[in-house]
Amino acid sequence: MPQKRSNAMTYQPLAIVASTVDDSHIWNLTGVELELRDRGFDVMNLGCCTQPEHVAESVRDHRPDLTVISSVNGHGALSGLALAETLLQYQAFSASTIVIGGKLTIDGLVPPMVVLALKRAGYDAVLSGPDAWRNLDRLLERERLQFRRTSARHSASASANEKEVVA
Ligand code: B12
Repeated sequence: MPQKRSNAMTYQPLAIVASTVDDSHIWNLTGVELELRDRGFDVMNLGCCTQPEHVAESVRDHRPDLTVISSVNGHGALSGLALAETLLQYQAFSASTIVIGGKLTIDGLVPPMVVLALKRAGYDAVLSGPDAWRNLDRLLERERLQFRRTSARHSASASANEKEVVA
């Protein structure tokens, strides 16, 4: 089980990668995991068809710096909304920066109304299309400031658990 490291010099951010309960695609998750490892993350990949409670418990218990929900079967917009309800119940949105992305609708287009609905449901960002990774990198640029602060906080007190939203 990957562990968050508490030493400020060696701190490695942790990411959880998961999918929606109805999505059986796996290579998107492996691809996302590899992309995040390239960016310096330790990654817990929860696999496809992830039960919402499992995602929510994992985020609540491990408090990852980043959680990526990836769905490509075309139903991610709707399933992502349902998942958000469970994440909210488990207070997962206050334990991690949580983004959703991939191919979230059948035609692959994600209209502004859908982005808005997912953000209102709690996601920090909705990332799809050709700019998805560039936009995630922009988010990470801002979040890295948070990682440094989180690192200092972990050094000072392992029990500190408040979240600072930078995005
Ligand atoms: C292989 C495959 C399958 C296999 C999956 C095997 C497996 N266990 O993985 C099988 C045959 C089971 C399958 C089933 C289905 N599939 Co399928 N499948 C594909 C296919 C051909 C390749 C997917 C793949 O492996 N890609 C490789 C990975 C590495 O790339 P990726 O998925 O795009 O992920 C990258 C990016 O999207 C991005 N990304 C993903 N998530 C996120 C999140 C964030 C935050 C960011 C920043 C980036 C990001 O980064 C990833 C890594 O580089 C695609 C078509 C295609 N060419 O993409 C269709 C495709 C995904 N499937 C599709 C569909 C519709 C289905 C079915 C619904 C078909 C059906 N009617 O039964 C079912 C769904 C079953 C289910 N319950 O989920 C559609 C989805 C439509 C859409 N969303 O646009 C696609 C696009 C085919 C199409 N053109 O219509 N499928």
